[in-house]
Amino acid sequence: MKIHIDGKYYDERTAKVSVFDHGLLYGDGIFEGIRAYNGRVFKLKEHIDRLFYSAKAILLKVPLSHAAMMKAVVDTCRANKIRDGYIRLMVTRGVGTLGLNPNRCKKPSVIIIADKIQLYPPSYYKKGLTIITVPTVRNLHSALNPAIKSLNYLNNILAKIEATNGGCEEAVMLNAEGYVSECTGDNIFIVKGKQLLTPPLSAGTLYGITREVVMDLAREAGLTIGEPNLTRYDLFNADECFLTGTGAELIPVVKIDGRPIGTGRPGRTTKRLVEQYHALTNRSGEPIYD
Ligand code: PXG
Repeated sequence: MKIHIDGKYYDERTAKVSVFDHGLLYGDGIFEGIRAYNGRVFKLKEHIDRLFYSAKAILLKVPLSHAAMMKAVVDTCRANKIRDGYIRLMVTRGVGTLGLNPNRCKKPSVIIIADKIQLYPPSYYKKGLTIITVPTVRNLHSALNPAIKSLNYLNNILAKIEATNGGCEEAVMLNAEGYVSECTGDNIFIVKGKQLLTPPLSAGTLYGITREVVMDLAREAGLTIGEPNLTRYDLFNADECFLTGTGAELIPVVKIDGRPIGTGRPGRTTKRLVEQYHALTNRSGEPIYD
């Protein structure tokens, strides 16, 4: 595997970052998780847009232009002969000195890994996930805004640990007001009649790219979309529930905190959206090969 670091390719055994990189010392940096399907990078522009928004929010100057960053991602896929895969793009604050001050870091680093990902076993996509609400609440947007896809993912990791300790693969995270926010690496949706509902961004959710895609597909399918604050009660009484994310794609949820959702099996609307999603990922995106 060839890893892109600051414009050069390194073999995975020699691809190294400094122990003085503030990405490691303080989690000071940002990232994107992107997928390639069928020789195309899916929603690449949207991912790079979000990367630049995250950078702006933490006053990090991305050392490449938007266009150059898109090209670097496509080139790294080509160098690794990727047709279907997962791209992890990071921009760290770069090498500095001990002490928080980011001004000591002279040059941000760009790292691009193009590999594979399998977040959940295939059987879960068929039978659906069982998830639980966990005690760790989602970061306050006034403290560390979840819209920033930062290299500090401890909030999510703590929730993930609590989910796995509880025998589940994924956690529902509430915000400090007790409303549903999202899961540790996915946005959450419910279906109620002809309505598709998902928490608003103000509930402390990442501006999920899959979330946007699914809302567009649902509109095409004639569903009404809503973004109200949701409580656990709303989840328990939904007809269907599913999660969305670049890694997870669309995955049905069949039980939350011991309550079966709807029939307790993946719902019809969810299944239809999954089909629409795969049809879209298969035919659109930034071409890797001419
Ligand atoms: N919420 C959070 C907290 C996320 O980290 C999403 C929602 C979904 O966003 P997108 O834009 O991907 O639809 C994410 C994304 C991983 C991995 O390695 C995690 C994500 C994406 C890809 C891989 O666990 N999370």
